[in-house]
Amino acid sequence: MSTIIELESTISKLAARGKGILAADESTPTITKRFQAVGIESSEETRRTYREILMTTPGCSQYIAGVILYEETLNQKTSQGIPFPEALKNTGILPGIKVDKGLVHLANSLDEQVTQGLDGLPERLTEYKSKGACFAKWRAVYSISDTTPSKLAIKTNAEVLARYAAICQEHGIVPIVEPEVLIDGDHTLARCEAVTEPVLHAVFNALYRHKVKLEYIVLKPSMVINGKTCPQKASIREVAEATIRVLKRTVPGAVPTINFLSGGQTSEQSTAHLNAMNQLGNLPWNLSFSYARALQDYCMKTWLGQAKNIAAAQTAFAKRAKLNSLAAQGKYTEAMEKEEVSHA
Ligand code: 5MM
Repeated sequence: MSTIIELESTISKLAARGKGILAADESTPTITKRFQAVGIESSEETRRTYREILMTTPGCSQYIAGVILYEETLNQKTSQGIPFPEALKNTGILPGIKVDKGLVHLANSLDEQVTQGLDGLPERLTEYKSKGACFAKWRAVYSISDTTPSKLAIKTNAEVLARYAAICQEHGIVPIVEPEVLIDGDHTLARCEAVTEPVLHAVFNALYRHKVKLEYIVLKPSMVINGKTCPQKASIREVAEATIRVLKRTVPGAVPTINFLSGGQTSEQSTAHLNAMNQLGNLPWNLSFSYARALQDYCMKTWLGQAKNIAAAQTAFAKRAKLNSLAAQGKYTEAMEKEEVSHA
């Protein structure tokens, strides 16, 4: 199959209206931190079991088009002995893979970071593809302070994101391009808007210079929102309007789908914001989700590492998946939070 046909086939499934992406690609230190917060031991087996709970939730393929895996999970099997990528494909869900190798200090910056992992990426993509991965993910982060993100951080991360995306497309792998403006800090919504616009502008400028075909990418941005400790909390509508304003100014209509990260918002906020954006209407792209915490929080807290809680944990995950699927179509209401979700 030619790479263009592969890219077309993958993006058409990822951009399906009303479906989103589950980010289950926490690195081992991150999932360990999340497990420890609720008293779950982190071992290769507990991580495998937990990810099997998510991926085998009955009915979730109605809402989830793809799952981003961490390398460990790509190489693991379900309790039936089926490799996870194959198990996902059997239910109509595409397996993806996190390919960045995390954050390192950006030299000559004030505590800013750049994402590493370009060395050896072509070889790793070939291996991941042979194991079933159809798409990839790379995350860059930008922190907001009075002096950051600096021009250096904006330009360097954009360049690296574009190089990653170009390499993926050469291998017939759809790249998720994830520039995350962090929610940490006391900045206002207006400051987040002022930062997010140049960040996205630089990313699309770099994608253009590296000849990345915008028709075959997924953009995974953060929403434009006030910092976590900002005393002025923006309303749902303000977040939706500011986010769409920035996206319309910076993201070409050739991009088929924008799938947000949740970035430390609660599950309910993430759903309500996505819904409000879709209700604004008149959008040139599909607008959906690629959440980790906002999809998983209730599931993990319900499971607690105990077999007797698995069914309830899957119900909790299916509920968030369904509500976000509705939000991706502008059909969610707050009242639905109280309803029981039948999903199978
Ligand atoms: C799953 O978490 C990903 C980061 O992993 P590491 O920091 O462990 O490498 C992250 O990229 C995630 O996919 C996105 O930030 C979306 O997650 P949230 O929780 O923000 O929705």
